[in-house]
Amino acid sequence: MQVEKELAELSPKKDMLLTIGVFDGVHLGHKYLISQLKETAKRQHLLSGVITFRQHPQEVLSPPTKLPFLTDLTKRANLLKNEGVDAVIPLSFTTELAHLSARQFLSLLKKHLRMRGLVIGPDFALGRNREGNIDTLRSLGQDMNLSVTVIPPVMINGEVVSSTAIRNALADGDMKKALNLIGQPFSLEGQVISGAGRGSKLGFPTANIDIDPQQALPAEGVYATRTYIDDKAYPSMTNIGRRPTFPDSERTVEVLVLDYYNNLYGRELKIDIIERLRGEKQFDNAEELKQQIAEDIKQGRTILNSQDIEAKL
Ligand code: RBF
Ligand code: MG
Repeated sequence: MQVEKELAELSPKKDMLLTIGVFDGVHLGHKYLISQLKETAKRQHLLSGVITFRQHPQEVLSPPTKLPFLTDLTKRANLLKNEGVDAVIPLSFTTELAHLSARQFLSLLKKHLRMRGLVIGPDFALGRNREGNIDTLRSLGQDMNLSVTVIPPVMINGEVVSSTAIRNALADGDMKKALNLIGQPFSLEGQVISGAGRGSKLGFPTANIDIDPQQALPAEGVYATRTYIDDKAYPSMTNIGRRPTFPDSERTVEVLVLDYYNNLYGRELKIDIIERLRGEKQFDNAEELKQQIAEDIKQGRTILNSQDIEAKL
């Protein structure tokens, strides 16, 4: 069994307190849950561990659902490690795993990960047909000598912080809301690939970013962004969309990094998406588009500068 194989490769040196989920987006709700996990583990002299499923359970339980992800596995694992847990454990969510009973799954975690308890959110469930809801888990826990701690959700402006809320904010191009839910700007990462070369002719040489097709993107449009090149931040403008002025084009993410003049081809960039300026427009000619982009840059710089000042206050 895949899950058993993956778990058998691990051999913790101490007993563990675990939390389990996808943790897509690693938002403020996740961070609070993890802070509680760490605190409880410390008090009980246990290691803290986060099990993160490689794929969204919905994709496995109800194909052909393809759910865009906010953070891919690598990024998620890094962000989770940055929260200071002792172990981040990726597990494949397979149909086989989905069909285990709650007791079977918990037994595997006990055996291979030396699990002593679970810390979970209020809507958590595990095991086939989500049979292991909180009540069931509590009684199973008593039976199997496992602690079960339920952490309340984090609310912001009367709304539960969730990955779905973040996806909705992205769809609305509401980056301020995304930031408030995540606790840091929503970001995209990828390598610079070659584009049509049209940007240079326009006088605004953009870098085209190779984005995973399953990456959730903000609404199409023009954004003020901050781009990290070797960990140094540059003001930038990012266009997400189909460039309707040039009818043949497909959807791209292209970034115009301001105040940076070297070739970016092949470089790995991280782009913090700060604020949406407008939707994409179809211009009658390249000259009109050029004028609009110059206008966008002015507006973008103002937004980014005022934010920098705010951050210093
Ligand atoms: N293309 C469009 O067709 N319509 C737009 O409104 C538009 N706005 C842009 C705004 C900015 C700040 C940038 C950097 C690009 C924009 N583009 C737009 C994309 C532009 O067509 C593209 O960068 C060039 O065609 C080179 O690929
Ligand atoms: Mg380009």
